[in-house]
Amino acid sequence: MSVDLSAQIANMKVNNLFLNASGIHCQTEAELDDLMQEPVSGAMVTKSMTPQSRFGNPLPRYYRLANGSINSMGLPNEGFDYYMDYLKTHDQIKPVIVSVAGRSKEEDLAMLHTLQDDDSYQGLTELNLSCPNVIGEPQMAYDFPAANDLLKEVFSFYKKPLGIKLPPYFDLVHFDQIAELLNQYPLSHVNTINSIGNGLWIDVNSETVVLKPKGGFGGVGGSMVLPTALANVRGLRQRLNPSIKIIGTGGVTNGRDAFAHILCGAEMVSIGTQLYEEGLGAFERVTRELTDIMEAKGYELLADFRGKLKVIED
Ligand code: RRO
Repeated sequence: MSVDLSAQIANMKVNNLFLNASGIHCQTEAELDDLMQEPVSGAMVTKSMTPQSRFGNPLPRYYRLANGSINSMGLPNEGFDYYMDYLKTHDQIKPVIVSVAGRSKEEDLAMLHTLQDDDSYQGLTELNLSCPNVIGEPQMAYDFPAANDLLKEVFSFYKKPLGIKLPPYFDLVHFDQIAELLNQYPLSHVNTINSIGNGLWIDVNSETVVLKPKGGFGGVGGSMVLPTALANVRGLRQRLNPSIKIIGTGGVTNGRDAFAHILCGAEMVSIGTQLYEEGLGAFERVTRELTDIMEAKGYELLADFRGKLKVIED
């Protein structure tokens, strides 16, 4: 039996549902080239970009944990023009999602205006409203009125496919509120979850934090965030308009984790910490594991089980 892992978000059709999580192996031209040439993943996303290049936060700013990672990168990136030039000068063997993360509403609007006005750009854009690590700046998607103001202004002029990257929510009332807000807008997708913001890890021997920025506070990712990621994919899939697709991100280390994301309703699945730790070969391995599970269960298409999670009835 052959298994079909194709998926679609707006005008972006892919023959494999996996992509990198933004921030992983996608900052420089060389890294983007590696992702472009990687033979298995269906799409790729850039590092979140700001209008000007940024070094980001001081080092150390990433730390491997026993079952995940903590980071406080601080939005290091090469700047908006660098990524636009990259897209114009490199063959796109696979679709590239442009991730934008202005440090203010004005910066977001400026980048989106440029994308809207650039006829050569027809791809998918993702507005990152959830970076936890820029010093002094809150995660906009936790401020519902501010997020609503921004989206209202964005969709007054932005007509190309646009999704947003969300932070994790932890209360069902917040799922209700963010879904009601997002359902007002013609979003192509939501990508959930970003890292769980402002965790803290400590080296007990030295009695010291492991990250330099923000007194050691940073975003938590990797397998320990899988339950939170699954809850957010499931909770939002149950509440969002069907036209708003979901990219499931968070805690995927193997085919079973990806299968679980799809059962919760993910159209595509991205891999973050595991990709960083294992390298790009993770795409081939996780794809093979997912394919094996589907074959064993007799599923040919992702749609055969996407969103079909069972609950325990009385
Ligand atoms: O660069 C970062 O510190 C970062 C970003 Br923009 C983000 O969205 N999520 C994250 O965990 N780190």
